Amino acid sequence: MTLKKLLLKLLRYFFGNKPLVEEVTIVGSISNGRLHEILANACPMAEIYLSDNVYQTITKRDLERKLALSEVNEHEFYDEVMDCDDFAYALHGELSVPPWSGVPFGIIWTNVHAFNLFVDDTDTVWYVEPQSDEMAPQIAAWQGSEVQLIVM
Ligand SMILES: [Ca+2]
Repeated sequence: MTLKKLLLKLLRYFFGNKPLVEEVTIVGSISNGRLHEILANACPMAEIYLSDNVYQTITKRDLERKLALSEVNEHEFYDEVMDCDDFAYALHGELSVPPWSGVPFGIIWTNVHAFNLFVDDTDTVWYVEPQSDEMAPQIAAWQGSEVQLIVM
């Protein structure tokens, strides 16, 4: 952990707007079929692979808290060995252990880029850029024009 992150965590803990440890509230659930429908509507050309029968939904705010605590975005970028796919897999890995592993959070590949995506408790799709922790309701132009694969 960098000193900066540690200080931020302590400040947030003592000033009360963020817990020192990760907390997440499971709001509800979403079936494989419904999740597939939402993702297919958002990305009609994509191959979609969903591994679980049921997913646990959380708020966008809880994912934002997780992203603020995650240090994946602090890695240095290196061609091939720590580039977009590696950032996306690293962040997906952090969300592949409890209490996050049931959350509909996955990897998305376009024609030019790999990053992450998330479906919140209101069935909204958010595109998550693991190199910056930015979340957006649309894919940015630089992130690609054709979604090829979604794994969640
Ligand atoms: Ca790579």
